[in-house]
Amino acid sequence: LTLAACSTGAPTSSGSSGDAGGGSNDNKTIAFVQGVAGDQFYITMQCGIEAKAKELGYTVTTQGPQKFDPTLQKPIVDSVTASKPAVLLVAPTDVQAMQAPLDQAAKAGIKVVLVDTTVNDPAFAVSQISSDNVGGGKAAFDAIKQAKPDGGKVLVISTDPGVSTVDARVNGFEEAAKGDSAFQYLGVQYSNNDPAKAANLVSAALQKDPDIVGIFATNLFSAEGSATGVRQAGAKGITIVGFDAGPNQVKALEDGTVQALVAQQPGVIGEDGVEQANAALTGGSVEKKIQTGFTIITKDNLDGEGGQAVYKSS
Ligand code: T6T
Repeated sequence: LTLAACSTGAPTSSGSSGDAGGGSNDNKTIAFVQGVAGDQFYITMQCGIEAKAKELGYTVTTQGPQKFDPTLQKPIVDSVTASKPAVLLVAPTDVQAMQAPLDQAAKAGIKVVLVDTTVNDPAFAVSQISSDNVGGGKAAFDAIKQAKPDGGKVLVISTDPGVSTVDARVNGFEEAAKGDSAFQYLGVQYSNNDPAKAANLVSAALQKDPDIVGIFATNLFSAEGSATGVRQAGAKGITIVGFDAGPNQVKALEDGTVQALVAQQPGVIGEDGVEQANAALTGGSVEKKIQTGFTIITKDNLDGEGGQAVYKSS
């Protein structure tokens, strides 16, 4: 669980040398394209990538779209492809829309490693690294069940359909909820990764079904908005379980708005991504698929294991 420290205040390494590309053997440039800029999950992943890159002698450039949106991410990937880094580490924002741009990157001779999310046909990728997202969704249901053993209505707030990670979390949760007759699964609503929209969805859902006992929010921004929605509705006693663990989520845990967080290991995903890319470039053995674990954080373990799993904010 110990993430490589992202040295605060230090300049981030950058692959600025204009002629580093071109496919020569001494090309040691890594381009990291985040799902969205400013997201603590991807910031922590960037820390892991930079630490491992430094160790292995690579330089890193990091870019992310302003929104988790393939129409904004595609031009970034296209320009990265044109600049020919040795490696592209990328979290595609949509299983379909990002397929062609990433096929292109691989065709251009760039070693593409999928970190976090994936696409419909990831055959071009040298490796894929992600959390056990189905297992994380199931764990979120277990956490709600533990808090609400008598069962009741449960709702899921996700981001957008077509995002592989959150779709898998929804599936894991849905299967577990439907398999437990004490619970009534109300389905999933999509917030477009916008906390304000997630808050409105939750307020409206609570008006319609004031007896909701639990809400699973499938990522950082869904969880932030869901907590706001419950607060705005003045609803008491609802169990919110969120995916991800940024500073805001921890605050919500501490003040009792949110009861549990499923924290991923973004730093480890980043480190593994660089290791696999390096193996692919140097003729080492490459693992096609790596699944990383998660930690359930509650108020009770924030001082120990839970606290260590909290993401970095810069
Ligand atoms: O949950 C993470 C990531 O795994 C997911 O693919 C998108 O949302 C996050 O970045 C959190 O905001």
